[in-house]
Amino acid sequence: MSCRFSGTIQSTAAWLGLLPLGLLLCTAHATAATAPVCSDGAAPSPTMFVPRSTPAEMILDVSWFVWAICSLIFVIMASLMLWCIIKYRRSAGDDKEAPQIYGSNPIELAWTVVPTVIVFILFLVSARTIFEIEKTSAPENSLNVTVVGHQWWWEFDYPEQGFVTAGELHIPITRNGKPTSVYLTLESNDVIHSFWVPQLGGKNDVVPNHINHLWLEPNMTGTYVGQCAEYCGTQHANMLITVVVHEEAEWNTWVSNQQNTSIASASASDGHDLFLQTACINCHRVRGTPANGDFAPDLTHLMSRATIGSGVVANTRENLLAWVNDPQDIKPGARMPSMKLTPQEVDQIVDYLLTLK
Ligand code: HEC
Ligand SMILES: [Cu+2]
Repeated sequence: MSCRFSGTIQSTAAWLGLLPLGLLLCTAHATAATAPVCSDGAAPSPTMFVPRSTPAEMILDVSWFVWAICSLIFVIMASLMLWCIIKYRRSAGDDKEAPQIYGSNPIELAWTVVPTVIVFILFLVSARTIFEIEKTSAPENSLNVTVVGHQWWWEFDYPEQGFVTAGELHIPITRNGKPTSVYLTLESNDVIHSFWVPQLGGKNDVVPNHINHLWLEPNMTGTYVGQCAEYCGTQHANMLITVVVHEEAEWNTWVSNQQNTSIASASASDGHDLFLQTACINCHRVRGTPANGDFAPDLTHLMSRATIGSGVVANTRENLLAWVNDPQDIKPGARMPSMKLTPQEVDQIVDYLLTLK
């Protein structure tokens, strides 16, 4: 079974509450995920069973605890039922009615008090974890990033570093040599979305005119995947999240590159001029040029991303040509129209886009 496949089945099994199946597949998957193929810490598909961050570990711990209690109850109840069915089955020639018993205070008390206590314990454990995970103020030494949900892409705003990017969130594993956490401020530009990267943390709604927070504390480098988890329109399923957890030095390099403004490249000056004369600039920003739209992804460092359209296709020349020609071919419904450019114009603009490193 491939990693991806088992991840999906296993999460589905877990969601359906199929405990034994979930457990079985999970063990198989955890082994697969720690095998060399997945050695950078990331599972190839979103799974909460291979946590790589403190809050994700806390969530998994609570899940195991709940499942352990529930399966214990299941085993006890099923065994008692089986025992009763077999022991008290009707034997041949016995057609007397069994003795009828009404009202027993000790028994009724037991089956009221015991479940109440169990529910109370589950409530306390879950509530404690929820409060821990939904930190309302930034932990010390944390990196602050504002996440803005848009139909159908993610904007990542680094206020302290002074730049904005899209689709892919890059975070360090340490800062100044100390383990760091990431404090996300979740906002929406339009409808309700939900931010969820199962290996790194909890799931939290991204609501218009409301601010939510989420806290991540990665403990292994790698590229983690997630997606919008609240139906938000046609392209909801293509609103993917990539989180890259870097070593500190690598992250610093990435940050200083993002902080640079665009330098017009002489080699693509036709495309540069055309881009600036087209409506592209009303929606997109390229820092250092007159393009200052804020409706759509910031393109200043477009080529530093592995994908475009929040994960819908790889960021290659071919896909950029197809996208600029007509985004609706790739992401039907996307909030970017075809600009009806000639093939030559598309070519020139893409040559320019390729210089936005
Ligand atoms: C009406 C606003 C609008 C105009 C005009 C527009 N775009 Fe876009 N563009 C968008 C939106 C919205 C997205 C994000 C779509 C999504 O992922 O769902 C986008 C995405 C992109 C992307 C992918 C970026 C990424 O990181 O995912 C590129 C490249 C791009 N546009 C280039 C262009 C070019 C070049 C032009 C001009 C020829 C242009 N756009 C005109 C709204 C616009
Ligand atoms: Cu969404």
